[in-house]
Amino acid sequence: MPSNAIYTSILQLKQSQQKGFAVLIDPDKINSAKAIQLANLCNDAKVDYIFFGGSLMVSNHVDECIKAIKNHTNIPVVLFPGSPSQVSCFADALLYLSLISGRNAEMLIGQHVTSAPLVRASGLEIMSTGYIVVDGGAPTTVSYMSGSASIPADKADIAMVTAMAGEMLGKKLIYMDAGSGAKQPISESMIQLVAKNITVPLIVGGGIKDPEKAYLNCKAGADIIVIGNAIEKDDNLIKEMANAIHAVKVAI
Ligand code: 1GP
Repeated sequence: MPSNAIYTSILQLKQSQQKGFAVLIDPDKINSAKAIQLANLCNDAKVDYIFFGGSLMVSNHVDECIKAIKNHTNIPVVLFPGSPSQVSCFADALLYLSLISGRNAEMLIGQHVTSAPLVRASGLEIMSTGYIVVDGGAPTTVSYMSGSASIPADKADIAMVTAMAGEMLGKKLIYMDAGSGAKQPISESMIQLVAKNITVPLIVGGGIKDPEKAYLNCKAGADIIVIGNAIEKDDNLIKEMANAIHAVKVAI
């Protein structure tokens, strides 16, 4: 059986009231050389997790990029797949996403059923994740590709009850996402309400552009912050984001 080492590390972070930083690498936007450069920057900044994936993934160098990253860092590589075709046995773990904010049965369970043998055979650590997409001010790839409405940005109560239902259904993580490159990241008030009403770790991403927002999200109760786009534009931000997120030691 695969280990649960990475999930255990997330629980340990939460128990010790520390916050985690996940850098999202989209294989459609890099090559192996860039992957290595990012891995080294992540090492320097003491990044906690490398998330790997994208909603589209039109490139076919996933295994190659993950192997390049793994050769240059011990930071766990966690797949964040947009579809079952993105599963790579070279990563360490898989966010096994079920789109609980949507009403598209394919994203809730359909794709999981058809890919279950492949996922099991991968040997990856599987982390059951309730995935909640929140309106980020403009259609994002995930909202379009999933064919599902996002939760309105000002309906924190809907996000809260969705996360509660996800936890009671047995999801080990809740991931609230405004979508890659969202115009508006998720508000601190929504994060706070959701965090107060679940016990499993809360991952938050989408449209976070500056260290202040990452810090405030952690103060509001996010356990792991995911950043992709902002780092693609300026990879010096990795260090600044890491410093801001790791400076938050006490959950409110
Ligand atoms: C997207 O949450 C991730 O699914 C990260 O979003 O690329 O906007 O940082 P950004």
